[in-house]
Amino acid sequence: MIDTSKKFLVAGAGKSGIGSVNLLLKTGADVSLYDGKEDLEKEALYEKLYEKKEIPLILGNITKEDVSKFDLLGLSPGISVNAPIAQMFRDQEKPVWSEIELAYQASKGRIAAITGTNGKTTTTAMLGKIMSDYLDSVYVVGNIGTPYTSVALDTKEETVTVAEISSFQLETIQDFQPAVSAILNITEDHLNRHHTMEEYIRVKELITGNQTKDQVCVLNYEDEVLRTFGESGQVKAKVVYFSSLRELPQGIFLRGKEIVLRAGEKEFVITTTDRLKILGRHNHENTMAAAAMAYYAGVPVENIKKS
Ligand code: UMA
Repeated sequence: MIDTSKKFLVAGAGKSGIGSVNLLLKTGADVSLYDGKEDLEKEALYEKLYEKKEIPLILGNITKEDVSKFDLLGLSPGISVNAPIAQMFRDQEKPVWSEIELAYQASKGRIAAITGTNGKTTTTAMLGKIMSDYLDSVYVVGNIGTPYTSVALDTKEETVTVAEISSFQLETIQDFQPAVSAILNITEDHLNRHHTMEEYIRVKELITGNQTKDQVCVLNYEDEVLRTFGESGQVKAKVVYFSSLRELPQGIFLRGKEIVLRAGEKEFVITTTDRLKILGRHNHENTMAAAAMAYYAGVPVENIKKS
């Protein structure tokens, strides 16, 4: 729930920030916008806002006094959690939410969320296709290009929102809780922002942090970091592995050309690699992750096969 009695500041006037501002304007909340660019084109910006509302702007420098006027910061992914603006909010013990958290607080239905260093967009697009073939109310959002905030208020109880989530968007989640999550792989990336590999891994793993035992987290068995994580006892959700290199007792894996899903006593052949229009081991893995997520989101196997 968005508490519309609070005063919000959104940081970043890009796609993500504009999505956040518009969501807040539609809920009737009091919102201002910050951007580091002093010479930001104000007219062009107002054109993109809900009802072309000329909300207060803070451009360039921001001070502690400015921050003291707000209750909560909505942070765009391109702005680091260690940037002075975020630090000032934390110093004043005020929440800093990523755009994903803001959208989550305003949305209904279930979320299927995908992260990983590589393959996120492909997997998100595939799962989005499987889900939309099966359900009427499906949104495909996040890092893939459509900000989650831009659809959050349109979601209904029966909606499934398929979200591609980057590490930048996960850093400042609070309650965000996908019904089904996936971490595809973790290799060195964005270390200029996260500094250490440990921190990057910690942030990626946040995607399952709020999940409970009746929810599902899909992990790559062939990624040592993720296998260790899955076996560590830290994941509260049911862990479902995928593997492109071996048969698994449970989960989804490649057997010759077949993509096989084993769930409890049941075994299904979802498809064969020569029927896929995308090539290579990574894409087999993306397909397996998307199929497993769809299965655990309740899509019948026959429908997954068709999609
Ligand atoms: N800004 C500041 N201070 C800073 C940095 C940026 O004020 O320190 C301002 C800029 O002046 C600019 C605005 O912030 O006006 C840009 O915000 P942004 O960088 O968060 O970019 P958006 O246009 O809002 O796009 C973001 C994602 N960008 C990043 O994560 C960097 C998009 O992912 C995403 O599609 C979009 O939200 C919708 O959700 C892009 C991306 O490159 C594709 N992602 C990375 C990746 O895929 O590896 C993580």
